[in-house]
Amino acid sequence: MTRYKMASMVFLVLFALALSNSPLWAGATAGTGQGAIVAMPGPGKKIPIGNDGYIIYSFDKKPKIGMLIMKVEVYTRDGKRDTSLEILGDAGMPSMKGAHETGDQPFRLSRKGDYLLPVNIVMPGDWEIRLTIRKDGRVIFRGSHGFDV
Ligand SMILES: [Cu+2]
Repeated sequence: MTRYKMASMVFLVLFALALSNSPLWAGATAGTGQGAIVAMPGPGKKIPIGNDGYIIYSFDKKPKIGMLIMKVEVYTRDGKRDTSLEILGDAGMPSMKGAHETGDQPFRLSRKGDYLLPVNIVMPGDWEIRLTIRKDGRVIFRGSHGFDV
């Protein structure tokens, strides 16, 4: 093997390694593997979050125009409340990308230990809320809930 060929092979390997760690690559592979966004079952259902327990989410009312409060209850594997996580919610309309996306907003912990996030539904149509759950700064779950208003 020539010196040139050797050098270009090393370059290719380094390039592939760099690519596999970049956020761009993570975005391109969303939908497979660890970073997958789970289409969550409906409100009131237990949804496993990795090996760390489960969540149950609900809304303060049937979604309609106006302020909607999303509530997420987090439980450990043995059914105890867990308030140690960080939950973010990004709401928007999939059919109107960029029009109403809120970006990741933090859920606030209530005194009862519920995670709460107000979502402003500004027009009728298809809406989606995407959850990101972090434990000790590490993302352990991503899920989405789509609904029509
Ligand atoms: Cu819209």
